[in-house]
Amino acid sequence: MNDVFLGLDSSTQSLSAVILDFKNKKILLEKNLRYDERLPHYKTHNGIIREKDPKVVHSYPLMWVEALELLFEELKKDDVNLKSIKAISGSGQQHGSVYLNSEAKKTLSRLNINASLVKQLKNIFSRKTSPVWMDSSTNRQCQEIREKAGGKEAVVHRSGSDTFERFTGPQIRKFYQEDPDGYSNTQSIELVSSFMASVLSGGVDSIDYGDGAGMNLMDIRDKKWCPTLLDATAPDLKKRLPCLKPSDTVLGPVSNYFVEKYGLSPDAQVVIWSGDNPNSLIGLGLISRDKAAISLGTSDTYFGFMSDLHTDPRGEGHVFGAPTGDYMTLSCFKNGSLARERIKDKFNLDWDGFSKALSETPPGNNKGIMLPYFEPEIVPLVLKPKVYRFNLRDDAPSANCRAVVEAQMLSMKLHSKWMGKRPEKIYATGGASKNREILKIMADVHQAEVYRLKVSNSASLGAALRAVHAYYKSSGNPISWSDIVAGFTIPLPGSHIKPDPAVAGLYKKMAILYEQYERNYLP
Ligand code: XUL
Repeated sequence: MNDVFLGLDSSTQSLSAVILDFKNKKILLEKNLRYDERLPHYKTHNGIIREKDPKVVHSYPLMWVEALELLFEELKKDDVNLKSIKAISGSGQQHGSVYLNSEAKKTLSRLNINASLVKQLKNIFSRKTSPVWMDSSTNRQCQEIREKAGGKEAVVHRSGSDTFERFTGPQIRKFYQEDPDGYSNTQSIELVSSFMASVLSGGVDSIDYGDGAGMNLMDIRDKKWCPTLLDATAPDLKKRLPCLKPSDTVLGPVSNYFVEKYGLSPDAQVVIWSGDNPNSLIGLGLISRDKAAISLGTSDTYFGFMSDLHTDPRGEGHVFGAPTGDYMTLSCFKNGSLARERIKDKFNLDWDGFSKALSETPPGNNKGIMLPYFEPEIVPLVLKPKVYRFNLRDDAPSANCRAVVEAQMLSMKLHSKWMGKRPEKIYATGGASKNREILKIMADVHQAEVYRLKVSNSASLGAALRAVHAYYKSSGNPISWSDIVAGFTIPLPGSHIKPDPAVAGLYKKMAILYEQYERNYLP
């Protein structure tokens, strides 16, 4: 008998899906729809829209909805047995916010299969666009909230993170200040994750502890909305926020729209969605402290599991809720793929050429170092993009390729110290994890064994596995997390890369130098 679950991932650039058969430990389908290609009428570039001010980065919630419809249309066309799906969960790019008006609740609960989702949902927004995690335009609001809520230490202690430009609270404050009428017409403020779950379940829903922790609004300890932070952010905010719920909450059966139009079972359950990073934690099988993960995506993230809560005293990193009910640590580096790509394009290389450049340059890059802020950076905070080069000519292709990757790895190593014991194993995920030369530098700089996993989208796999966990728990047959991830999170054969102990000393010295450059040159 099949035991089928669906995991979705509404990410910055695409919507992905993983369908798995849990009992047989099999991935049945992986699918990815890129917004730029499949929904070109929104005119996004890499899934986002920019305004004149490069710090403002938004996207269209309606585009995410249209992608959801397109995905189900294609699954139906591909003859996927949608009726066999027992539960669905999902993952959303973190921090982005969706602003709904008073029509939303009613409209979502009465979807009609004779019209498209886009047609029916286009008027439910009190703000047409959503600020997403790449937005860094709220520095003033971050300072205001931090001050009102008792300073950086107090904010980190309460919410698990300092105020960050991309976090939802500062974004809400900016909206309230710049468009007070829009704010007062807003009945509900959702995260990408809770919004997409609302569409699937047909009701305005709840935010899980994992994604809720990325808002600067939730108390990381008691997992309730924090009155001090709410007051510091915007008036009457609590009534606009959904409830906070554990990550294994079953929201209820899927909306009738998807049953009648696409043939899902009326018994298919929607499990609360979470952020992409909490989902990836599960999709990579990080349910204990010995491993860490590095995701090489649009941004690079360094994250791991944490059982006892402690926060970053420098306020650079974050603590989110882990889907297991524990915690996770995360630091986000915005100049990930973006920076690698800028160097690749500057020298007219393709990715093979980029890899070749890495393989023909020595570890340590003959002391050539780059601080690679092509975009404003999150960690360390750099609001004005600038690329610094030391002992490095800007017309040297190979040395620049190595410099950007070594910089990224050194920065991750330095800025993840607060997370505690160094991991012995790192699981690499995200698009660029296919590049072995990048992973070799990762292994050498971190002096850790590096592995890749079979399923490339750890966020949608994690969502599907969370759906399994919640489904069985709610039906009275709970399954342990280690049994949930077993069989799905095995390293890809041949993907293991060992660190070279001979370069450990060199990278240790280089990290000290890199830290000095950061300290001396960054404003
Ligand atoms: C994490 C973060 C990014 C987004 C990407 O804090 O901002 O990793 O979640 O989707």
